[in-house]
Amino acid sequence: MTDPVTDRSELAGLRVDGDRLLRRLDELATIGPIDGGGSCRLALTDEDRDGRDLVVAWMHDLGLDVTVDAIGNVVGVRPGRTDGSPTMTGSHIDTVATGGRYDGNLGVLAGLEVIETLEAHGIETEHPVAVAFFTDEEGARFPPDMLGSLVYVGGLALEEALDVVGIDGAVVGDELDRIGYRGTSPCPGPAPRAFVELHVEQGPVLEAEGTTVGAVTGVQGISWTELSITGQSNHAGTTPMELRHDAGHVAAAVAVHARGIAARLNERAVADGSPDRQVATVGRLDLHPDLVNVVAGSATLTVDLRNTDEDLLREAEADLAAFVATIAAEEGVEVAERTLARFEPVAFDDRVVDVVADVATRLGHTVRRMPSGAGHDAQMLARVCPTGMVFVPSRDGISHNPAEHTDPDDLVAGADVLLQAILTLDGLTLDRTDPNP
Ligand code: HGY
Ligand code: MN
Ligand code: MN
Repeated sequence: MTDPVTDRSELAGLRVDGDRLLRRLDELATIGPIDGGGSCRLALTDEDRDGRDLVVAWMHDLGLDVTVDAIGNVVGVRPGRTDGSPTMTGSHIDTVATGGRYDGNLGVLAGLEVIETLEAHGIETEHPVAVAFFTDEEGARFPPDMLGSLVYVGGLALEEALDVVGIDGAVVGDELDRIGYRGTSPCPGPAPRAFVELHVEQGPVLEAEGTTVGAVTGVQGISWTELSITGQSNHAGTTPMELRHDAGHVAAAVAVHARGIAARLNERAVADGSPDRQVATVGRLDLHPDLVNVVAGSATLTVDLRNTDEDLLREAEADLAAFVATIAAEEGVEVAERTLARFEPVAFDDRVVDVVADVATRLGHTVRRMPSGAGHDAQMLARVCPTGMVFVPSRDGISHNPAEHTDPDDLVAGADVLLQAILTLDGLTLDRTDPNP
């Protein structure tokens, strides 16, 4: 251990050990590896368990006080001069099936790196510092996304979350038991005094502008709907078109219409000079019996709608619902709708956003303020404490794809901004004001 760093000017010069961070990212990526250098660690699978075990071992190696709560969220705390709520950082280590190695993982491992840097320099912070990974941030296996952090902040009852059934029929509570991560710490968890998350942007903005750091101002609204369509399977050759009740046709028409909703809203937004953009995605589409010569008797699809503006998101949802009702009547099929996730847009705390922007500038990085297109655990922590995020660029804006990549220098720059943001927040008095009234 080097001589303890005490005065604030020396603290300002502190930087992470970038090689150590990069080594940990590479080591975690060896768990659930997929072609192209990415990861598949769907929530609560064996791969997720193995990733959890590795990160928990690193937390213990750092001497952190590690707790696992009843939904499997894991928090490691390093004590400060005073007791009380920690300044928390973290993210998730579960991935989508075609995940990259940085989505979520960077935020957790950079948090570990921040703590190891504090430890290595003998720095005693005023407040405890915590690093967390939250269960099932992706929501790809068990919807909604951000399930663990939502329970952590009291946005979803624990019992309801434990009963969630996944796309493979597994149940959250059973899977937590199976992998040994149904902990004993109570949910909701204790609110941190502040939360700041480092994450790759997963979009094209920073790279396109040649900017290194994003000071994230908030997260757009998210609406996930599952549509279960029941028509009538029939012979593809003998059934006249006017006699069909083709679930496959309705599913495909909904997918095309969803795209049209985004096009229409965005055309209007551009004409109005509005920055709000609509996105629409049909990510899952299953037909039954899924055979070349059978009119599909049933179909299940998901529609992911997002917008930074809540009123526009509601307009998109209403448009979709109206279209579904119309085409279901025309085709003579039944459609059951199930909401898988619904989160309004979230604004982060200006004080934390300012800290991120100021620190990035002080460290000599280019920075811009921006909303997040992706959902993040930070949007849930924003319900209970002053919260912000740090973005670093994604090459070609690609994510949820093994080709996801961020230059090592940018990864390390993000971790340095996280370190200095946490030290800055440690010195602030942060009463709880609510940016999301
Ligand atoms: O869906 C999302 O935006 C996040 O990746 N869970
Ligand atoms: Mn993520
Ligand atoms: Mn993701």
